[in-house]
Amino acid sequence: MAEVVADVLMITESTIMLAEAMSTKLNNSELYANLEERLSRFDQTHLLRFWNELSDTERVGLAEQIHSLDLAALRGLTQHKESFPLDLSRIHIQPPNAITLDSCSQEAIRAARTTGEATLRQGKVAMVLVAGGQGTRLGFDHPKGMYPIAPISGRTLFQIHIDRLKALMDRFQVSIPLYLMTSPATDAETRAYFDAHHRFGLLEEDLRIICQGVMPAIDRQSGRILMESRSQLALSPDGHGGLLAAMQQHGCLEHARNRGIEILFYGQVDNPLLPICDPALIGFHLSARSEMTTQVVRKRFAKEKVGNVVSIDGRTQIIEYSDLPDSLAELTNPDGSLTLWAGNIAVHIFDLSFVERNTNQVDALPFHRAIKKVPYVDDSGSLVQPSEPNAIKFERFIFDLLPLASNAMVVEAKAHEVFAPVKNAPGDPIDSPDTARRAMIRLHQSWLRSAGVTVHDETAVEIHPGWALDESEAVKKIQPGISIEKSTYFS
Ligand code: UD2
Repeated sequence: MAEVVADVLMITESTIMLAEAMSTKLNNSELYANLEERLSRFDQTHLLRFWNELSDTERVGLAEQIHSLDLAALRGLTQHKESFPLDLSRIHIQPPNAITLDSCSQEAIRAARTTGEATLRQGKVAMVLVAGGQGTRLGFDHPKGMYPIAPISGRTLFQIHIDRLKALMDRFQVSIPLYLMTSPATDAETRAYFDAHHRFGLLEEDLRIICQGVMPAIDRQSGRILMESRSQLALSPDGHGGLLAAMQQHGCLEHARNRGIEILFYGQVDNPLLPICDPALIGFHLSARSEMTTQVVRKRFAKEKVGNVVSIDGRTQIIEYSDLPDSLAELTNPDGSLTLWAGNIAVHIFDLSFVERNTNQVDALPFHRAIKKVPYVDDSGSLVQPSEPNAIKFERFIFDLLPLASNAMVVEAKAHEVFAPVKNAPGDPIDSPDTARRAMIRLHQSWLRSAGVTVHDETAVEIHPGWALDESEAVKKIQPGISIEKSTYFS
């Protein structure tokens, strides 16, 4: 306890000193001594080894980064054995209790949809979109949300989600606030993009862009914090689980509470089929009095790169694809289907009260460790591009809230209706812009065909949600019996 108190006092005192140093001539020796004292307690004084070469601005920047770190928590993370991956050999993993497509009647779906629509009309729903990840695998060096994906209009991922949200607001005559989380890697460009497009028509009070926190990367051998330059730590986004702290810090939980929001609908920017604020899913969530509901699809194959929604000792949770041994991923039922069939597509519904409760528990979400290649400066100050994974990155996953939720619900959806992620570069056979565009075209072709329209597989169609939000609206809109001979954008 004494150490913690000392730590807090140290931070307070140094923050004041930092402020003074920033406002007056830098007191080098004092600031250096203060930093060195703090770092030496955690064997991280190497972060100051370039101090004498740094300008005053660089020194204050480095000091700010060092003071933003919870060095005690970081030491805890690097010292004790990680709690992930779980030692799965000793626990019994089962498929989750779920509302599955073949077990759910049409009237149950209609009842759930009615409940969800009423809740939307009452203005109790807000949308959360996470867009902090860098599009590394995609080979796109802007925020992924800015990627033009729509097959005919070329609308970007951000635009597709906003258009859908606006169509929902029109249908239910309600404002649905959007909390959009970025990371330091995507924040500035994302804000500029939304400013340039006047928030795609969203009112200012309906869009909050918040930047998530960061965690330092550490050397996997020594535990030392890596530096990406002589004056900058190697920092990376703290995972989409950083949403809790980010919403808290940016006043979003209070903002939502003050607007009468009761549930948050959560999705990832990289899925153009994201079923934003799906009324039926909201209805199932409410009817079960669940604190967290997650939508799943049947995995296409055992080692598909999606989280596995499972039940362990009666608690629903998600084991990331990278943490699930092949032997468990490949388990099959007598009919040959996958035993662990439920794929996490990162579509969740949270009770706002559940998020508030867990945001106040600092360690509600554990840190996952990922072994990655992270460029760093060596003792000579030269930047090294490692050929092998050299670092440990720490990320929190939002889906680790699932086992903490009472009445956690798992609801199956048809993958071709709700899931077409854009992960990999064009040309990749899985989860690429090409596969996503094909999925969007196929879905909209099926809407038109259910209205009696003839459209060939190779004829591209795209339906703007302002024209029709779903199949039933498209059926009402389109003239039956027509044939679509060329690529057509319904907007
Ligand atoms: C994620 C899920 C996986 C499955 C898949 C579906 C995790 C760990 N795995 O895999 O189970 O649901 O998606 O497509 O979530 N993001 C942030 N901040 C961060 C990190 C990620 O906003 O610090 C966002 C990112 O912009 C992206 C989403 O979260 O939209 C997924 O991130 P990812 O690419 O790290 O996870 P992925 O695609 O490997």
